[in-house]
Amino acid sequence: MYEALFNNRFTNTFVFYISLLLLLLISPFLFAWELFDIVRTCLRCKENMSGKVVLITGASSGLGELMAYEYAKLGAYLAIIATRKPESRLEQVANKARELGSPDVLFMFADVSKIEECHMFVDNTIRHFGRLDHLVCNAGIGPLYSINNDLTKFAPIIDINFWGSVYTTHFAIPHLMKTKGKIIVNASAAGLLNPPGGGLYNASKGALINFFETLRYEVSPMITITILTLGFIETDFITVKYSNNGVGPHLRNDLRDVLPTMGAEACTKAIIDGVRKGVTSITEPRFFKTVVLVKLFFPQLHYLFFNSFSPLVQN
Ligand SMILES: [C]C(=O)[N][C]1[C]([O])[C]([O])[C]([C][O])O[C]1O1[C]([C]OP(=O)([O-])OP([O])(=O)O[C][C]2O[C](N3[C]=NC4=C3N=[C]N=C4[N])[C](OP([O])([O])=O)[C]2[O])[C]([O])[C]([O])[C]1[N+]1=[C][C]=[C]C(C([N])=O)=[C]1
Ligand SMILES: *[C@@H]1O[C@H](CO)[C@@H](O)[C@H](O)[C@H]1NC(C)=O
Ligand SMILES: CC(=O)N[C@H]1CO[C@H](CO)[C@@H](O)[C@@H]1O
Repeated sequence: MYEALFNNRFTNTFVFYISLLLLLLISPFLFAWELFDIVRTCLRCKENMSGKVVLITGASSGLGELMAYEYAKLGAYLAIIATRKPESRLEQVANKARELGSPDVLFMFADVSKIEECHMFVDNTIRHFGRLDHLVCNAGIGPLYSINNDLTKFAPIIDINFWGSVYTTHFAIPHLMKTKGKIIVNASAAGLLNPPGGGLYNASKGALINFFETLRYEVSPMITITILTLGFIETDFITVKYSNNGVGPHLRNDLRDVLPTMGAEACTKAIIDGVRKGVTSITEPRFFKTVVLVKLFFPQLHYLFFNSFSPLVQN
């Protein structure tokens, strides 16, 4: 009976517009629900991090580094990961985290895109601390992609951003189950929107969002998953030097003047606060949520918006 309904071109289309109209009608209630949710989250108490064990990938710079410091101030034990490089600041990060109040910091060099290395650092963390409470899948790279570039140079984006988070999570889950722990996944607003030049980076983040949203069904309520969808944050990540990683086009120099960016420390504080309250998704700066709504309801406007900022990319 339904088949007849949806094979009919008229009804098939009509249903969509009726749904839009219905959505408009119930939107005041949805809005009230949203407000209620905000109040409820504000009232929720924050997790006591003292004596808990937190594993952070990509902690040698940027948000990973700042998150290590925030967790340290709360008295958590830390295991921090970055790739081995002569100029790596990982050891300095470990020292500073100890000064800030972490009782013990284990730093390990590993490449999250290699499955054996992920297995190794999760095992070492458990051997050293005996437990795991929070896993922060943060390591990521993001060169801009253009169809004119050599595609093979871009495979690491998916290997590090997507597989790196999935491998680490796979090995950590049995331990997080025991502590009713949390997984924090560093996706990006880019995984929801589709800014020009985002290509493979945004695809890797979109894949992360989809993967972890479905993983929730299997691990909740034992494990809480917080998915971060951040906009532009002031780290090395959005500087010209970093954004092309030696290949492809890069972000325009005056990005800060055309799109609002958020300070990394304020962003980190907002993230840790949300995580301790057990929220399941965090978007900072918050106004990026509006852009997501615009994309959903008015895809044409979304296209116009990003097209007018083009080029985000400069060659
Ligand atoms: C929360 C958090 O954390 N977040 C994060 C951020 O911060 C970044 O940026 C990103 C990128 O992509 O991510 C996430 O985010 C993340 C991070 O970033 P940042 O921090 O910005 O950047 P940097 O500074 O660069 O950092 C990075 C890291 O990592 C690591 N690595 C790499 N590779 C690798 C690693 N590890 C391991 N393994 C491998 N393979 C590094 O180190 P090294 O030494 O190794 O080099 C460092 O540490 C990521 O993920 C991204 O994506 C994100 N985001 C998003 C959105 C937006 C943004 C901005 N910034 O804007 C970001
Ligand atoms: C947090 O937990 C520690 C022990 O695990 C305890 O000593 C401390 O008082 C707790 N802090 C708060 C604010 O509850
Ligand atoms: C909105 C957004 O964050 N888009 C991202 C898409 O990919 C590019 C390329 O790395 C990022 O710079 C953008 O931030």
